[in-house]
Amino acid sequence: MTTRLTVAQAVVRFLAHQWSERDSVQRRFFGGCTGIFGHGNVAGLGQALATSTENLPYHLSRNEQAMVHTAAAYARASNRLSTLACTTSIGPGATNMITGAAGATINRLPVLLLPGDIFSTRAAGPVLQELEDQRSYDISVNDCFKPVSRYWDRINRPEQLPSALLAAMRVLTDPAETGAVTLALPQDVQAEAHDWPDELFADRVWHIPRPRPERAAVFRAAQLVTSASRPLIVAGGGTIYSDATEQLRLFAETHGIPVAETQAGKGALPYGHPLAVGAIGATGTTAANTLAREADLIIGVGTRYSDFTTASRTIFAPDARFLNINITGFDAAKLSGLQLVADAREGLAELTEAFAGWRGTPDDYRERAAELTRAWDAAVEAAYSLEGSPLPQSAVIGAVNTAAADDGVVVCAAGSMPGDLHKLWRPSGPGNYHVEYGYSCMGYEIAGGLGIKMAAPEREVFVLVGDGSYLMMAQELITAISEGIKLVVVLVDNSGFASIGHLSESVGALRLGTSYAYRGAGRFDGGPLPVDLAANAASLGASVLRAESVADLRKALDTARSATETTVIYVRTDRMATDAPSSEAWWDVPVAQVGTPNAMREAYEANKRFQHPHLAPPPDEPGAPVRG
Ligand SMILES: Cc1ncc(C[n+]2csc(CCOP(=O)(O)OP(=O)(O)O)c2C)c(N)n1
Ligand SMILES: [Mg+2]
Repeated sequence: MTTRLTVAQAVVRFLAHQWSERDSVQRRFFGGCTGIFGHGNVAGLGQALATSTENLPYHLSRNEQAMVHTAAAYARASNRLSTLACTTSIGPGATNMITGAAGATINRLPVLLLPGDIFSTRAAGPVLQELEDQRSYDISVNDCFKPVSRYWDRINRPEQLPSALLAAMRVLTDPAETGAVTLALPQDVQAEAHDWPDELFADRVWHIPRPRPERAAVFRAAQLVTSASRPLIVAGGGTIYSDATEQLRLFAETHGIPVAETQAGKGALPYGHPLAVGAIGATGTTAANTLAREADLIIGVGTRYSDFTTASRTIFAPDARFLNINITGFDAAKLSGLQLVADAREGLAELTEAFAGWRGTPDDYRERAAELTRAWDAAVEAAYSLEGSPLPQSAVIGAVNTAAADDGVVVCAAGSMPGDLHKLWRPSGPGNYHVEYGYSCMGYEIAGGLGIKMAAPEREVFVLVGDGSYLMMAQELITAISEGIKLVVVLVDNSGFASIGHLSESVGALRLGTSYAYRGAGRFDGGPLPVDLAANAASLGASVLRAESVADLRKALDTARSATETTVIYVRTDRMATDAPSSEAWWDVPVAQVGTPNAMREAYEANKRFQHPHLAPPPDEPGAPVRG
């Protein structure tokens, strides 16, 4: 039996029938489709979505980049078990998605992108917004999606669609491969009818695998762990996506191994757990960083070891060993680690069992971890308790941390706040902390907040956004309001870039271009601009509260929390201040070799000397090797 539908109608019907399954629970893989229409998709996916009776709700965003951030945040808040599809017109509508696509792929989050493409028949070319590559008519702007997509295809004939859809779903639902998937859909092909086999539209369940580690790898890992005296776990995002946090707790408790967290892994072990030493790396706690420096074995769980995590490869001892539990061999092999390629939960479970007889780490090691954590905790308490006007940023974060309580979630992505949040935030558990720091993309905050709230409507979503990020993608407030998706947005205005301002100063770049001010003598130092971002938020339809003291802010957060509509709380902070305690860790950003003060470059080079390549091969099995 066949059904006659256009390509776009077939796409919509197919997407509505895809399910994911893990641990015996099934859910719709696509929670909906976001889209902005133009001539490249209006008659295709536009018509298909408008007339569809399938369960694939449509959402109107204000910017295509934002749509992809929303989809990626939705996927992250769903532990990658569902996501959103995104449809755009051709040309600029399509390429606006590229930044979002890169962000999703870097963060290993599934998003399905359906950019419109130029006529497959070329009958009327060049069409509006066509690139016209002089070497080939086969090239369109959508080819730019190739390096940022984990699967990319262009559907030039209806017959190509079924295999492309299945390939797209395979990649989206494979935790080792996942990321952005792009199916470019030429505008004529979208509207073309075809007789589709009905089985294409049958409910299809994609089983999310939990691969178990290889036996020999578990044996090698057990040797390594049981011979370590100061092991440290680095929990990354994979721990949370795999829902391995309970297994991680068991593993850590059984063997007395402290747990440090990356940005994506924060919350893997809740604040207050005796083995939770908090954030690691360039924005880490002094507790985690001290233990990292002293550790003889690092057990990385679901981490990609970004430079922030490794403090640009300065935080671990040169002779430290690495055991990496990861769903992809690519990440497991990093830092010359012993590879345990597996689902995080399965890998941890098998390891727990493999050295059940091990007595674990000595008591004094656990006590040392707890003591270091207590000292850091006191520093956070002090930073959270600061008062002043303009408001200390750490006090703003403290107030939001309290307001978010156990069921809320904080979202942030770029600026000075992600680092402060990583250091300071006390997570109640996984899902309470959502900082996009793989791509650290300004503009993610509000768009991402929408995705989280759509995926987890029961949670209060607290968006922390700097003025720079807000100015890049404020328009998604309108999407929140029009869709009735409630957010609490804390807009932290310091008239420029605190983050890049400090960095600029530290590398001799004189803070050029890091303050929002009149040009003045030439360095944007000509005095404050007549900009009122609170009024801007109000003009987009949000309820706005202004807070000038910590007490005001706490009250505003209470009001916003109990409100039913999206509320923006506007606070002013000082761009020049740094009130969060230091991580005592380094981040590698080069200093110009000439034209900066000598001391600056020398200090840089002194730090470089602590950078280790970590090339030592993992130890092999004990005993005499058999060499053939
Ligand atoms: C899209 C994008 N462009 C540029 C950057 C580099 N960048 C990182 S933080 C930052 C400034 C952020 O300003 P704001 O949101 O006001 O945060 P603040 O640093 O003041 O806390 C810039 C330009 C980025 N991360 N993303
Ligand atoms: Mg700012």
